[in-house]
Amino acid sequence: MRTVITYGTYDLLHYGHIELLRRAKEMAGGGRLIVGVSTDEFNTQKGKTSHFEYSKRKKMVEAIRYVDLVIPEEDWSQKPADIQHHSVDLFVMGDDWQGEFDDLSAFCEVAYISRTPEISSTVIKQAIHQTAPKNKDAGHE
Ligand code: C2G
Repeated sequence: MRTVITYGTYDLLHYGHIELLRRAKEMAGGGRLIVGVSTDEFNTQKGKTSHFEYSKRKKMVEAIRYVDLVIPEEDWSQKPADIQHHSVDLFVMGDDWQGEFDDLSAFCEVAYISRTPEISSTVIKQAIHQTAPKNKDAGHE
């Protein structure tokens, strides 16, 4: 029974996010998965804007069967305190972050797992933009 933690914006939730969370939960071996969801303010620090505000992104991630607890991610430096406060055994991130959080191995195991290729919030935004009807009244469907 282990506690696993991961962090992210989780905007425009998609199957790449779900697969990451499914595998992170699996690595808990029957234990629990904590997700630090980036607040809107922290997204600004990350240079990201999200379509959905924090409260909505939190609600959606909380609804995922693999997730046991959602906490706010407010800055880059909170991870060691989170790991200690929640007695985390394993920190997991997608491998687009490979090596970026190796310093956390002072506090818990660190693992990077492969991203799901071809899908991202950006791809979804582009797809919606391309298929959106050109008719000016379309917004009132
Ligand atoms: N992810 C994935 N496959 C995708 C897209 C995302 O596995 N096709 C993973 C990412 O690797 C990450 C998680 O889903 O582990 C959340 O991705 P984002 O919401 O894009 O999070 P990010 O902006 O990378 O923020 O402190 C860490 C940061 O908050 C991470």
